[in-house]
Amino acid sequence: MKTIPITALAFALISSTSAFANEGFKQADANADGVLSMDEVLSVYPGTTEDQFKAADADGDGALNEMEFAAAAPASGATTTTQ
Ligand SMILES: [Ca+2]
Ligand SMILES: [Ca+2]
Repeated sequence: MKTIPITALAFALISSTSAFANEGFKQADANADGVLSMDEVLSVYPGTTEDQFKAADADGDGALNEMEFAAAAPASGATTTTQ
């Protein structure tokens, strides 16, 4: 498998983090308050429903923190970790 260039690029992008989702999280966090509101999630995943948002909001505070987003973000499937 010749995936080295992609891997190297990804590593460069996330060198200080442990998840691909972090990149999407920071892009989505428009007001940089460290959590994603429903509107912010919709900006990156326009198809997100309120039910999906609530399901992802594990602690029920009405916003997704980085862990909640990483666990729920469709694009993070490739880097899902077992915890
Ligand atoms: Ca935010
Ligand atoms: Ca939450």
